[in-house]
Amino acid sequence: QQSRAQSVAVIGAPFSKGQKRRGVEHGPKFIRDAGLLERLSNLDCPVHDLGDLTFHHPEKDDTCMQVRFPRTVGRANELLAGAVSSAVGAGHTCVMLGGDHSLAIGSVEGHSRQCPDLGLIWVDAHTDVNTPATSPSGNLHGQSVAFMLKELQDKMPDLPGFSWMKPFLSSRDLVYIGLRDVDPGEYYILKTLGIQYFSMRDIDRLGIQRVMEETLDHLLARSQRPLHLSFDIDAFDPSLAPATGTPVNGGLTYREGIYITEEIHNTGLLSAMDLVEVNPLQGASRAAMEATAALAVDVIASSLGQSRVGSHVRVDEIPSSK
Ligand code: 6HN
Ligand code: MN
Ligand code: MN
Ligand code: MN
Repeated sequence: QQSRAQSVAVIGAPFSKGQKRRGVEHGPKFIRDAGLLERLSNLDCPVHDLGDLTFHHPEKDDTCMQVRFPRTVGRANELLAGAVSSAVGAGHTCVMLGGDHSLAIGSVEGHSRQCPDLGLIWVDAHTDVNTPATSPSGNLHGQSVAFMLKELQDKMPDLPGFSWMKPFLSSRDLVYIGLRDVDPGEYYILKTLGIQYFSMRDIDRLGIQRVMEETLDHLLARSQRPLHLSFDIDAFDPSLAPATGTPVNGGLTYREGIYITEEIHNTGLLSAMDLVEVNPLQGASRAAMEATAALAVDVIASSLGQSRVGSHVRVDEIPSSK
């Protein structure tokens, strides 16, 4: 199925307080410098670059119930949620460039204000579903999904910075792809809530084609609905995406990653996406850093319709030699 040419809005979110390593706030700049806008201009849809958000960091933000920078992360996500909601409300497919993965809280919440029935596809080495009580690190980028899930509402403390939001997603509206580093508390949540997931082992067993068929079937079999793709670059193997904060061996190949995004594009239902955790300061070399940013551009372009055969710029005849 070919999707209609929908306009795209790009929002940069230079933010890093959901984790401890510096550098991930430069993600939007590096993804843009790798040629994102130029690549999207080759697709058959208008692209609006809405620039980068400006986040204000409160002076004092003490750790609360083990959680680091709750006010800073909460307020940043409140701002982002408003921006994503406006972009989707204006009819654009919204592309959020992170920043760390705590930004998915605001991105998915803002999207859900416009599309309360959305389905979420989370491509990541990690499940990011720790609660403050199960988190081994206190980092909010490992807890984003816990803030969204209605089923975890009574396990979540009232943290400063988060009073603007309530859980809005049911566990059946979520599918994970690419998992290979899941904490004990997260695994318990995955199993008790019966969340659909495809680990790297599942991809090895089933193949990526079956995995995508089952993913889309799980989310779309009952009815067509808008999709949100939250893509953590660390889903890829570290040999392809070295410039990221929490790399884990044994990740997606280039072709598996692109197949995932092609299949999502082909539904015609992608309504917003995140590309997060590109950290240029984590690359061992300039080449490593540029390869990671170029990969991020490929993921975004492919999600929005760039295909491996048959580009969206149409040629109607073979130019004559005369
Ligand atoms: N990410 N599970 C670990 C934690 O600290 O909760 C790692 C989380 C990584 C988060 O990659 O977006
Ligand atoms: Mn993540
Ligand atoms: Mn991750
Ligand atoms: Mn298309």
